[in-house]
Amino acid sequence: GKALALDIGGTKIAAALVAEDGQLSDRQQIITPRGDATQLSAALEKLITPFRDSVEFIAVASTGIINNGRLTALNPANLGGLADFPLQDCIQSMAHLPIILINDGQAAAWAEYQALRDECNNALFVTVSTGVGGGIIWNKKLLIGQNGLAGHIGHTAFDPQGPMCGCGRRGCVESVASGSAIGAVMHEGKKTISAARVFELAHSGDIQAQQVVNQSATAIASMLADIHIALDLDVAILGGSVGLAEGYLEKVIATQQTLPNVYRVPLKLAHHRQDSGLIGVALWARETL
Ligand code: ADP
Ligand code: BMX
Ligand code: ZN
Repeated sequence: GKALALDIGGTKIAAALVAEDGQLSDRQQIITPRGDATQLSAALEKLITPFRDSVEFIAVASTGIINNGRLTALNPANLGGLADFPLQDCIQSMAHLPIILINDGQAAAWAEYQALRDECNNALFVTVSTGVGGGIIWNKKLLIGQNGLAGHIGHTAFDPQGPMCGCGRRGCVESVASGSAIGAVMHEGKKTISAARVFELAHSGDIQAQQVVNQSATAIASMLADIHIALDLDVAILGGSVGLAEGYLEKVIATQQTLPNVYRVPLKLAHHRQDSGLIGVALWARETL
């Protein structure tokens, strides 16, 4: 039977039915209600109710540390200040179905590894999106960790003099490279702008916008070098709306090429583009249920 897959990010929630062969249907997307648990559960209910009688189980990929069915934000700012949410209980009260939950970066890593499984044993998936998330495949296994923490590469250090990260540590990769960070340092009038708008400005020749995008790509390349030298990866895979944006991959690769060869992990774009999280969590749930 089919799965209902949800992918809860800091900016958007995607939902779709996923067949046993991984095919998506009935894909929907809404804006993530931020900072308010009641609004978040109402949004989830709207997505789940139409499908709860026609699916076998529900598979949830979500931003945040996912442990024992709870979402705990490492960086609450990514969810408008929402620090903690009982995700499994919330969904269970809407649908009496088996539910599997993992972190969004972990889920996407699993889908992308399945797409490459003949070519690799050890891989890192990176999403550059509202935050910077990730998932590690080690010896063909997805690392989740005892507490769901594994793969949170957005909170490795990039710049000790950098901005304070929402997680409480200064200069994390996320505080420089994420979509939120890219938008936060640029203004039009008094207002900060979205990362999507910064990319538009960069494409139209705005020097400051280009520098902000380059700093993001530089921080990602530095993180890739650190993880590669620690784990000896076969490949790294880039996703998220910033990661997939036109020209971004090339900028990360250009920074990799300034580093000694040993640090340059091969880097490619996510095969499943925006759907890695949905597909990955559905595949993962089928293996674990
Ligand atoms: P989520 O974090 O919910 O998974 P996304 O992967 O869409 O969502 O990431 C959201 C971030 O990506 C926001 O900062 C947004 O401004 C930025 N973004 C969205 N579209 C684009 C685009 N076409 N180019 C660059 N950045 C984008
Ligand atoms: C943050 C963290 C990660 C998440 C990553 C990407 C929170 C709420 N999230 O580092 O768990 O995987 O962002 O998330 O602390 P996204 O919303 O950008 O997809
Ligand atoms: Zn951090």
